Amino acid sequence: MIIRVRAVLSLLALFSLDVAVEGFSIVKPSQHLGIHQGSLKIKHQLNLKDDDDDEEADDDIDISDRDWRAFRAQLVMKDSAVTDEEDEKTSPSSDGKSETIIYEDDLDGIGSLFTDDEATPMNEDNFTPLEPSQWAYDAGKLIEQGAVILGGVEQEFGFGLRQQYFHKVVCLILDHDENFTKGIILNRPTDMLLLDENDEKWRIWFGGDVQNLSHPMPDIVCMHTIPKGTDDLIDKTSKTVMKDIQWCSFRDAKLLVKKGVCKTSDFWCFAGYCGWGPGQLMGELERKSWYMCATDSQTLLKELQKQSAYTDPRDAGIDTWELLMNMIGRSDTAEECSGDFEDLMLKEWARNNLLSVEAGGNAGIRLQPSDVATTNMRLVQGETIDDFMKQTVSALKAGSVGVGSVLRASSADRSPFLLQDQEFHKSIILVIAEDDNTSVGLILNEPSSQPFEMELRDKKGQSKEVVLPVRFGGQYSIRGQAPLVWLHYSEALREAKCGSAVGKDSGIWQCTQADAVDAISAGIAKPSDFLIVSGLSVWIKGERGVSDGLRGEVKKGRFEVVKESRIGKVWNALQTQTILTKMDFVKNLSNGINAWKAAGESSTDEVEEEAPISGIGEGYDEEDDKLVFKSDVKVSKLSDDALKSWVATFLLGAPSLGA
Ligand SMILES: *[C@@H]1O[C@H](CO)[C@@H](O)[C@H](O)[C@H]1NC(C)=O
Ligand SMILES: *[C@@H]1O[C@H](CO)[C@@H](O)[C@H](O)[C@H]1NC(C)=O
Ligand SMILES: *[C@@H]1O[C@H](CO)[C@@H](O)[C@H](O)[C@H]1NC(C)=O
Ligand SMILES: CC(=O)N[C@H]1CO[C@H](CO)[C@@H](O)[C@@H]1O
Repeated sequence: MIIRVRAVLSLLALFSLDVAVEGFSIVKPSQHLGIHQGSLKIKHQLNLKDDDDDEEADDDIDISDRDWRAFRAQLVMKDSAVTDEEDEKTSPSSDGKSETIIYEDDLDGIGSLFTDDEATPMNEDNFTPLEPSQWAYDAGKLIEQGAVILGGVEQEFGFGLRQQYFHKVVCLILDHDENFTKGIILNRPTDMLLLDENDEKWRIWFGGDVQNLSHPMPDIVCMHTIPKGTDDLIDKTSKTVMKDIQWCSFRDAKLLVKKGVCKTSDFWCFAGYCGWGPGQLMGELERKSWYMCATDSQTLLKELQKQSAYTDPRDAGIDTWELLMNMIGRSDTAEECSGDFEDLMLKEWARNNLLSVEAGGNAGIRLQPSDVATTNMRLVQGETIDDFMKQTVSALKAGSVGVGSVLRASSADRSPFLLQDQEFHKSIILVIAEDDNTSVGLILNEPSSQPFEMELRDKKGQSKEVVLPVRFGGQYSIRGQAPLVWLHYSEALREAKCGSAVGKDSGIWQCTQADAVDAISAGIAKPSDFLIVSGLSVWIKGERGVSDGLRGEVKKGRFEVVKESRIGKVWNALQTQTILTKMDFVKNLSNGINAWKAAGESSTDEVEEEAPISGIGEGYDEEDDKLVFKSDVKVSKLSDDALKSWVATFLLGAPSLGA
């Protein structure tokens, strides 16, 4: 009956590799649907070279004791300067004329060499001095120790959906050679203190994703400003990044404190770092993932002090990024994207990863709340009992999860799939396989842009073209099996023994394409009675039940079990979905969400009063945990937006439609 099948797995491309589940061989995508994903390569071992030659000998001028980078900044900024009377920063010169300077304390004496009569004023597009001694310029593609990487905001696929910590990052390069670049993030303070074995407390910052605090061997860089020469031990342990900024290992920092050379408060401790392999950072600079910036140490130190003193971790240091963007002449770019989707996602990431449990976050236990300045932190103790009860109920329900179970993603305001795996937000999952090591499910309510076209011939020989949407079932596929799974939920088809039941009780059956065609031509079913799914979702179980597959997901409240009595309703809602197109995908998406709603307890999720939407921030209430920090966007709305962005990016290949 079927004449032709034109089903193209475009973005749903599925790759090779092996997880065995009940005889299936499951294929794992080598890259997230083939789209450039993230930037950082993990490197666990660092070879720190010992090179102390910070001074780049510049011919005849002795600048060995000065900040040669400031010196170069002066040259660079003068090169790119453009006359603009209004923007001139002037100071009287000895002969009474006004002349432009880029003032640099450390250049007393030699600065005059570079202020000649023809000096043109600095270009405001390039440089906005805050204080005479502060400077920054766009360093193009010059990667070197002491340079600062600023998160780019012009790439088509930004950091909204994953690795949110790179969004608007300010990252200081500590080390750079042909094989490896190591940087630490300067603008992600936490409100947490680390207690060492000597009962000393250290304020911790998030330095990057590699070897972070959850790694068995965390890498902690301890930055300080104690000059060399102060103490032998300082000289021995510390490495200079740029003028006035040094760093040592956590071990050495502890030693320095133990010996009484300094206090823990003399250090900024960055746990984790960012690493780039050979050529990687350069490639990313070429793709505009970052802006390279050179700036002076005082600017960085001032920002670090400010963040230590009063920045709330949920602010995620965005203002420091904005300051540097302004200083390198990119204030327009910075302004355009202020408060956008990526900003909100970053703030939620920060709440989850930088804010302590005491303060309503998720990042661990703060040791001594009073030690750390935080603003209006909310305590959540009152919610603990509720949470406990919920967990108990979930655990009981999880026991019954097995093949044939229908699950729906958590209805919590703060979706567990906000920051990653957004495809599961408001998803409906059918469990199709389960063993000791793996759970396998199909997402049922995410139509793809892929049509399934078939030509049917009726008894009179009339041919009719039928187009059905193919659902995106997940990122894995079954090796050696037809890539499409056909499902139905119809009394007539069950009676006709079309295929076989998935599990005991769900009423959902699986059949082959041939079964479906036979049933349609026999007049038992309509084409729309079938749901075609491409791809699988897989949950690997951990050793000793560390992660318990889908059952574990239900226990943790990330998924809820859908009552059998609701499956019919869900199925009806699923049948209203059509092929995903760029034009109408928002509407089609909301049909998927309707199916998810039909799966839940009625009414409660309907009575959703709208938040008062006023100007930016006006509707914001510090105490309202349902809103993204310092915004009037509901977290539940942001979660829907994240799903939208995921679908636009991975199923439509059009990230820009998403956010
Ligand atoms: C980079 O790696 C290569 C090959 O391992 C090695 O020969 C070279 O010395 C390394 N370069 C640096 C600067 O470490
Ligand atoms: C921290 O490191 C672990 C691996 O050790 C990684 O799975 C996790 O994503 C990292 N966390 C962040 C926030 O980068
Ligand atoms: C689960 O994994 C273990 C270790 O790899 C293996 O020995 C066992 O046979 C697997 N169980 C099933 C049901 O595949
Ligand atoms: C149910 C629904 O809204 N489906 C829409 C999905 O997108 C297609 C293509 O734009 C529309 O024709 C459907 O109406």
